[in-house]
Amino acid sequence: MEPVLYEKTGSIATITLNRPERLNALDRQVLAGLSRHLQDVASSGARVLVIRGSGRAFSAGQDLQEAGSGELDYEEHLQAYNRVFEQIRGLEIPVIAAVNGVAAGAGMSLALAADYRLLAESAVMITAFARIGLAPDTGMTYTLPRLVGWGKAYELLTLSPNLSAAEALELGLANKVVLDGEFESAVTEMAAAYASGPTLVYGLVKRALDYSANHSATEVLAFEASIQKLAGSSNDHREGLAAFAEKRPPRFGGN
Ligand code: T3D
Repeated sequence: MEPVLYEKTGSIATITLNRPERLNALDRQVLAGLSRHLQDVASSGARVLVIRGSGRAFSAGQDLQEAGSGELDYEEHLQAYNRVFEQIRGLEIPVIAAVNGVAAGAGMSLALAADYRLLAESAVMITAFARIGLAPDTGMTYTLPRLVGWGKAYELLTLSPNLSAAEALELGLANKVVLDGEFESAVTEMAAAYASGPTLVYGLVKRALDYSANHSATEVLAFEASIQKLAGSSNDHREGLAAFAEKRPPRFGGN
């Protein structure tokens, strides 16, 4: 069985972590497959990527059998995690984490690296690292404080509580929570909505938010002006204006 699946339907790409019997725990094969398929997505012309898990989990994080085997050089192994984080953050198209069940440790880190998190009502998020005497990785110390604030990030990374989907929503870790029975249709709907949007602009939004995290207001204003120049000369902007004038919904081509 392939540990990571990839499919593209129309302009929607989906990567599925596929070790359901291990709650989609991440080992070297999974990380290599994930990285390869993220490369496939980058050159596929897809306009949205959904990352999800098979079975009842999103991902339980690092495979602890592999970690316990004594074969892992943590520093080297982390290069594989870091590559995946950079690949997700580097994609210009929206990345949706469809969190159907537990997302723990580096599994939660992957969900936080995505741009939009849709959770099933029964999903759980657990930072998990400290529970097994590890420090956080795979970008969690970058994403988590930016999503929940410094103090809450410290609490979640040290005490490592099980966060329900409702708690994740309240903290800003989830964008939306839906009933378990409505999860599949909600994922399809959200992916379709992003796939028919102004893709170029979505990429610019991602860049601008990344940029604003580490730059002054003056620098951010200059950056906004530079990206607005690109957006302002895009086909989607022309289409947006035409649709407004003609009182109809826009048909964005994503460029
Ligand atoms: O470079 C490095 O290696 C460092 C990187 C570290 C990054 C990290 O991700 S550290 C955090 C690692 N993850 C965890 O600590 C979570 C471990 N799992 C759990 O705490 C629990 O499984 C869950 C809370 C996620 C779910 O609990 P539950 O009761 O729903 O399921 P379960 O019965 O514990 O798990 C079901 C099976 O999946 C079970 O196997 P079995 O007994 O049926 O044969 C369990 O061993 C297996 N499983 C769950 N998580 C992992 C796993 N197998 C390997 N690795 C796992 N992470």
